[in-house]
Amino acid sequence: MNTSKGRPVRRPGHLPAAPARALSGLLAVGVALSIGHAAAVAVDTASSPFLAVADSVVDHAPAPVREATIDLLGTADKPALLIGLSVILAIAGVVAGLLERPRRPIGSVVIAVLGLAGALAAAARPGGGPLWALPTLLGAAAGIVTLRLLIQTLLRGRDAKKSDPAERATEKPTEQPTEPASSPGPDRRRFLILAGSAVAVIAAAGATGLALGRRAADVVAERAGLRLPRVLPRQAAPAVPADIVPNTPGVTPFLTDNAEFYRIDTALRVPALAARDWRLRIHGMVEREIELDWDDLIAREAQERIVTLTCVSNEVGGDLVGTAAWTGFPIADLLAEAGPLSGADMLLSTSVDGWTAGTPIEALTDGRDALLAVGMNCQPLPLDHGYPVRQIVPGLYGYVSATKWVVDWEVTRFDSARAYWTDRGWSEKGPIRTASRIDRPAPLAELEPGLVVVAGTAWAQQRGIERVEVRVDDGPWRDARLSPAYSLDTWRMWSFDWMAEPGLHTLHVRATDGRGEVQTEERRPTVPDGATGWHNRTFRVGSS
Ligand SMILES: Nc1nc2c(c(=O)[nH]1)N[C@H]1C(S)=C(S)[C@@H](COP(=O)(O)O)O[C@H]1N2
Ligand SMILES: [Mo]
Repeated sequence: MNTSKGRPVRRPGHLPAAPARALSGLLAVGVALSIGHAAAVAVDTASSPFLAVADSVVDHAPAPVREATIDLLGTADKPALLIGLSVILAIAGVVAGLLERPRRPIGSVVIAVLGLAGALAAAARPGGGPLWALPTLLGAAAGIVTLRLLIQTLLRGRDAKKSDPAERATEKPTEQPTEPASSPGPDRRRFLILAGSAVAVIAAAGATGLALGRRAADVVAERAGLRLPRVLPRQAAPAVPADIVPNTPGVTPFLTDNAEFYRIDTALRVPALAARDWRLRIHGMVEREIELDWDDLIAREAQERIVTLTCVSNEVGGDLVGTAAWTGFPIADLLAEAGPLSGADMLLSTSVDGWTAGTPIEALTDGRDALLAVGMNCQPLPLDHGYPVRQIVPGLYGYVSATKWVVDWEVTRFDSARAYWTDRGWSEKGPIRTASRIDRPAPLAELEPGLVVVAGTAWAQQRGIERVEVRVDDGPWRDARLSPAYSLDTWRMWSFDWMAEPGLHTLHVRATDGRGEVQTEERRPTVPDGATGWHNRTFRVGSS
């Protein structure tokens, strides 16, 4: 390369080194986000630009996209979203830095447009308002100031040198295409000081974020010391028989550990709601408005009930289902205290972060074990699962019933209110469909010929499971062995003795509910009211 030979050392209009400009843009976006995030503490943590945008991405993702991300990433969908958003913002920052000119502030316009979009997103959050736009606007303004200052410093560095004949003279003999930002001098120092200050601003705002994290830590500490209400023997869940699962290794346990329990919600940050701050307001079409706090709630007679919870997004054979012993209080009794007016047919429940579910009042008052739950498997609800108070309604998918971090009950009508997911293409009512699943052997397991114990589970909450059948390849349906039924509201385990012959075999399973209805073969997607179809698994049986 001899292009440097005879190349003009100083090209008029040549902009400062690209890396320095890119860095300026990155720092500007960093300052914008961190100032916005810190300012949000004064308004509402959820009004932070980053979180508000991420939250509204979650809320505005159409149902198929939600399904696709759950399929693809499982419950890693939230970190993935935050990382993706950070990458996009970092790129936007670099672009803004590269485009910014003192006379044509294109980079500033980029940040302004992003800021405006973020401000609108924040203002439109549930529970938000015009005030929620403020942190983002403030952040965007700080970001623009940062960008302009940095870019002007870089350019002044160049102009200063250009007008300095002495420096030009010393540069010429070297024949190095010196970039101004990389040559030491007062302006480079000024740039570094400015950049350093921007980093300091970002760090200070980060510390504010940590303070918010501390609030979550307080709730974790409160939970660790929380005493669950005592359950009187007559209100305890019936004992689980020892033979509730088939006596063979590797079967799915009847009760799901809290740590293993699937988690589905729209919350990017798990709400940190302390029991001492918890209130439930019951209002709308009621004779008496009621407001309950934690002590009011736990002064009542607690019950324990074992219930299988299922997500409408569960695919055929999927694992968005689990069973726990829930400690709580009958929802019907609390509703009765408020006295629903005739004509009301929906309980619209709202979580502390603005998520809503619309539950048929019928399902809450027909005698089933619909609970306002505070305990899960003898522990306070984990934060992820709705601490301190959530709903559990047997027989209904979670999206229409299982509100976590619940703080508000509005008694209303299906023809006058809509809930979070029914606004997004899911059906209004969500009774759980009959489902059955093969759990062992593992998918694509290599098996030896001879006896193979196949095992799995089946559920049809509120109807119960009366029969499970297994079909090997195109053979006849044969009855599986059913473990005892615990209740209509819990899954039922089954096993099947298969004399495996060498070759590749596909096993299908289907269940019949307590009303004699056989699970349908028809494959339907999860949207709008739950997947249907028979689960199958294929195994290779060796010939040895
Ligand atoms: N506040 C709140 N509650 C919620 C949700 C939510 O997004 N936000 N998701 C519901 C859905 S779709 C399901 S399936 C269940 C899952 O409960 P889990 O996470 O404890 O398993 O919670 C329900 N309760
Ligand atoms: Mo769900």
